[in-house]
Parts: sequence; C-alpha cells; structure tokens
Amino acid sequence: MQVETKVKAINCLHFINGQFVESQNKKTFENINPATEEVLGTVAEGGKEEVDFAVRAARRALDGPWKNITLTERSKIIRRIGDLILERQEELARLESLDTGKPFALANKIDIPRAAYNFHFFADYMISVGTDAYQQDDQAIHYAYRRPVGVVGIIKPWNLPLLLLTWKLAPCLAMGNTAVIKPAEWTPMTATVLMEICKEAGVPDGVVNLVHGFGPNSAGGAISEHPDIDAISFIGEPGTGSAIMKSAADSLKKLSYELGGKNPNIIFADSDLDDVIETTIRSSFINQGEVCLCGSRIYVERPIFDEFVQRFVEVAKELKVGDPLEKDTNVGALVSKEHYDRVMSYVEIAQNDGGTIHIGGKRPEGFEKGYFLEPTIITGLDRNSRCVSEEIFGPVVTITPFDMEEEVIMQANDTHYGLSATIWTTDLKKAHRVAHQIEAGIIWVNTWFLRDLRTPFGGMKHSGIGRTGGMHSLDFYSELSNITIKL
Ligand code: NAD
Ligand code: 6OD
Repeated sequence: MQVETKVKAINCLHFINGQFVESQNKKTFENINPATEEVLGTVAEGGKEEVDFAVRAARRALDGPWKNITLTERSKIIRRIGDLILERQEELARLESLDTGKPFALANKIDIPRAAYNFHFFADYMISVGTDAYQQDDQAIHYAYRRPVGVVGIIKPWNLPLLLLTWKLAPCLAMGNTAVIKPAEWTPMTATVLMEICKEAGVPDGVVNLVHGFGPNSAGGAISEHPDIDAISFIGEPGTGSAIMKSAADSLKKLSYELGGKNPNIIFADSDLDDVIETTIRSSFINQGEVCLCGSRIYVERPIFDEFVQRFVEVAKELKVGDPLEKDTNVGALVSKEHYDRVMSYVEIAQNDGGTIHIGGKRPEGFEKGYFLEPTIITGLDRNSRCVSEEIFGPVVTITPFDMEEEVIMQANDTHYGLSATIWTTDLKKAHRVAHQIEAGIIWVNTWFLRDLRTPFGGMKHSGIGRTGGMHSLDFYSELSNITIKL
C-alpha cells in the first residue's frame, strides 16, 4: 500500500539573496522520477551568471548582517533550522523519495531526521568548543582566534541529498560562513525546500544561496573556478574531485573532499553469523547500494564461505524491490537511466569475467518502467575483475573466500579507495590488529554505519581529503589567527 500524502513534486528555482529566482536566460531542465520515468517538474538551469550573483550576495552577507550576529544567536538560528526540518519531515521524505527513487520509509526514518540532527548537533557543538591557548614562561600568552573562512561553495551528490547537504551546511553556518550551494542535478527538490526553511529560521538574506545546474561548463564549474569563493566542500566521485581541484587551483581555494569507496567487508569464521547477515544485508543493499560506505566487496573466511553465501542469498531474496512509496519497500529505483546503465554494465562485466550470479542482475518481474534492479550477489571473480576493483554504487556485491589474515588485508587494501571497512570477529586482538592495517578512514568492527558526529569522518587515498565531524568540521570552516601578547 502506498503512503498517503498530499505532498506534490515542486518546480525548483535558484535561491539568491533571499529570493527564489529563475535563470537570467530562463533556461530549465526536466526533473525525472526514476521510479516511473515521468517528469516531476522543471529545474532552473544556472551557470556563471547565477553563480556570480550568488557569490556577490554571499560576500555582502558575510561582511554585513551575518557578521553582526553573536555566536549564541547564530546557534539558535541553526537549531531552529533543525526544528523546522522535523516539522516538515514527511514532506521532505516524500520529495527525497520522488527525486532519488529511495524508499520513502528509509528517507523518513534516516535521511530527514539525520538532516535535522546535523543542525541540532552543530548548534550545540559550536558553543561548546574552546581554543588553543599557551602561556610561554613569563614572556607571553598566545591564543588562537577563530574566524570564518568566507564564502564556501558546497557541491553535492544525489544519493543522500538532504543528509549530505546539511552535513556540510550546518558547520559552515556555525562558523559564520556564507554559502553557495549546488545540489546534484538529479535531486534538486529537498535543497530547494531547505532554502525556505533557512529563511523562516531567521538566516539573513544572502547567507545561504542555491544555484541549480550541472557540472562542468555549468553551475558546478562556475563555483569551482569563481575567484571570490574561498573554500569548496565537495562530495562526489574522485574524477570530479580532480576536475574541481584543477579549476580551483588558480584561486588557491581551501578544499574538503568526501569521495567514493569500494569498501571491504571482512568476515572471519569466529563471528556471529546471524548478526553478520542482518548487517551485511543493510550494508549491501540499503538505499539501492547507493551509499559511499556500502561494503560491496565481501570477503569471507573459507570455513564459513558456503554457509554465508547460502544464508545471505536466502535473506536477500526476501527483500521487496519496487515502488519507493509503498510502505514495505526495501529497495527502490536507481537514481537515473544513466546510472542504471552504468550499474548494469558491471553485471555484464561479471558475466564476461566468469562470475556466478546467485541472484539479481536483472529487473524485477512486472516492472516495465523505472530503473529497478534486483539485489545482485556475485561470486567467483578474481581481484582483477573491474567488478571487484571499481565502485559500482548499486545493489551489487561480490563475495570472495580467503584463508589467511595477511591475504585478506592485502586484498582489502588492493584499491585506490580508502573510505571505510567492516571487520567481523569475536577476537578482540584480531580486530585491533586487522583494523590497524586496513587503509580506510572509517573502520567498523562488528557493526556498520554506526555514527557519532563528533568522530573524524572521511577517506584516505582517492576517497577524500581531510576529515569532517565535530572539531574537524569546525576547523575546515574556520581560519585561525594566533595572537601573541607580551607579558
Ligand atoms: P559526481 O562527482 O558525478 O557529482 C557530484 C556533484 O558534482 C554534482 O552536483 C555534479 O553536478 C557536480 N559536478 C560534476 N562535475 C563537476 C565539475 N567538473 N565541476 C564542478 N562540479 C561538478 O558524483 P555523484 O554521481 O553525484 O555521486 C556519487 C559519488 O559520490 C560516488 O562516487 C560516491 O561514493 C560519492 N559519495 C561520497 C560520499 C562520502 O561521504 N565519501 C558521500 C556520498 C557520495
Ligand atoms: O554519515 C555521514 O555523516 C555521511 N557523510 C555519510 C555519507 C554517506 C555516503 O553516501
């Protein structure tokens, strides 16, 4: 049964200096519902001109009203944004589901409450942090003075649109910066509603600005090369990160990157298999596998390999794939035709490389329209298959047996990525020993995606630059001046 609601898809305009506006040239593009392939509405297509208006507004606000608001007052506004997100939770969850194809139930349970919590967390955290201070014998006192970086460009992916935008925007505002945001072109709706919410919460005009559009030669490119943007917070693919870095080089922008992952999920024979299976179903197929942290490379110690594959396949078969608005859907639609074709190309690679597809690899029966793919479980591929080494970003996992601890560590690290890893074992010494050798920024032991927003979050190697979370976020969004007072 579908979720009952009066919420309708919206047309998306830019939000510049506190006003919703069209593009100067009135250009728009269509927003497609990936579950039905129908047009949800139109989106204003911005470029250099709109980004330039937005940057000017952001610069004026930075040096004007926003600067004069006290830290305590700013914290109250940020808290209020979180409150208003919760007041509109169902509407936002519905829009997120229509845009991305993810189950409404998932958006309503995780994406939107977490988006609100991003603001609530930083509203508290920002007023609790101190600063470095040192007394140097009887000569001097030094202290670090924290100020905003300036105008920040925030460029977003489509998989967790509001959760990830707010993960960056909340600390950005907390530190007194202003922002020019570009949501992913496939998922523009919740970012647009967030602008209304910011205004209602009391964010002064010009502090948050939103320009819709595409990547290179469009709004994304215009943000990365704009000479008056001081920093860029980017989440997306490594290749895009590299392109942004090149465009940002001339103006030497400060960069924070959260990029892709091809994360190992290492299961030792001494682990609690019931727990492993339940969590591994989530870490493989939640959000259609479109989560950068998904453990899409599963390594299982040989004595339990067959049992694991058999039980994992059985549980995966029970997942309901289909209409994202149905209350009990587990796996919705992939975000777009382009992405669906890309994910399917990996299924073909697996077949050509001699892999065994235990389930999935095809559309579910009865779906003529929509970018649906059944959870797909593959074994029998060696480490050179692109299916094992490249990020697929869909409901597709590979399972490989291993015999030795050293061997699985080597395989886990055999990638350019270094975002996250999961280790399953009841042997505490082994857990530490293996965790210390895995090249990943986030390592879970006997769990997955358990988050505490104070902890460092981010990737090594091609999975990112810098860390976010707690003080790490506040450090990125601020500049420190050391002040020395002679005694
Ligand atoms: P993407 O890199 O294709 O696009 C991300 C954003 O960048 C979009 O808004 C796009 O319009 C913009 N863009 C594209 N080219 C650009 C350019 N040359 N200049 C400026 N902007 C440009 O990524 P995606 O397909 O939207 O997202 C999926 C990727 O994001 C996956 O690799 C996933 O792992 C990664 N991701 C990482 C994290 C993390 O926390 N590490 C979180 C979510 C997603
Ligand atoms: O939990 C988070 O803070 C976070 N940034 C999650 C990213 C998920 C990637 O798709």
